[in-house]
Amino acid sequence: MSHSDPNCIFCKIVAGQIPSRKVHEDDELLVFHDIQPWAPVHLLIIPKRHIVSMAEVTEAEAGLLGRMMTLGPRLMKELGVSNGFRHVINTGHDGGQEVFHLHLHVMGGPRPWAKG
Ligand code: DGP
Repeated sequence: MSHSDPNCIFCKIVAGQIPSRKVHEDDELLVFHDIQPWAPVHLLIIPKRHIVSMAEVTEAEAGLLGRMMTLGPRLMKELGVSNGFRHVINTGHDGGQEVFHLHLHVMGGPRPWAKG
């Protein structure tokens, strides 16, 4: 599995070639605000490494996925979201995935939201 896809918009965000509103970065993960938010706070948590989708992950990615899942609640708390939030991962065409670089949506803030 290659580390980066030159045609991938999220790989370009990781590389700093496309700007984003970053809220967290570490060795493995990058978190930024979704450009088309469905909720008052809508974050995308992505692995820096190019993984196409949940359909491609294996046991080897279990730790990475765990870190993605546990980072969301911490960041929501830091951003003042105190009344709940939603995790969503869209996979493949029929799963509603539009960007084919694995990403976890974390959405929160006062309802009603635009979608869902
Ligand atoms: P999905 O349908 O799960 O593949 O969601 C893709 C999300 O990515 C969608 O909510 C909009 C967001 N998005 C697409 N392009 C960009 C971009 O260039 N910057 C940012 N911040 N978000 C993007």
